[in-house]
Amino acid sequence: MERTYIMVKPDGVQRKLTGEIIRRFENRGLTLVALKMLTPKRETAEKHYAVHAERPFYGELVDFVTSGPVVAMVWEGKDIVKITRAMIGATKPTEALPGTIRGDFTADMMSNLIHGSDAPEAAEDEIALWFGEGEL
Ligand code: IDP
Ligand code: MG
Repeated sequence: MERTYIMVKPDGVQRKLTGEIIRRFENRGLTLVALKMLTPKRETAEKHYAVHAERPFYGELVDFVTSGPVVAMVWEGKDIVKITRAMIGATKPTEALPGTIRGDFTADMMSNLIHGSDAPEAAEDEIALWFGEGEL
């Protein structure tokens, strides 16, 4: 079964939107298979966002995601990556539609509440980065 890595970012935890986000996925019938709260280590955040290392916002992004507790999760189901990405909404605030998590709760390009893997292969790498064998 396909899995994805979902993370409520520090702004989502601070704004008390963790429950809202989990509720949306559970209402959709998706399956939560692992969950933990932690404040990310800088090294983990750098690896997680390594694909963006050359982008001008990379340093600020790593600062942001390590600024406080996050809720790290693994969700499972058929086509889970595409389904959760659709529910999260687009990265660009002007393209994040109402009804999506970002479209309903944020208009900021960086503080956008939630991460979701963008492909099944990326999901497996991210799950291995954030969760130990015994945690799944
Ligand atoms: P995604 O989270 O929708 O997959 P990515 O392009 O992978 O978006 O970017 C990772 C994260 O980096 C975004 O969720 C957002 O927090 C931040 N980000 C992306 N592009 C920008 C930007 O142009 N300015 C500031 N932050 C950005
Ligand atoms: Mg991404």
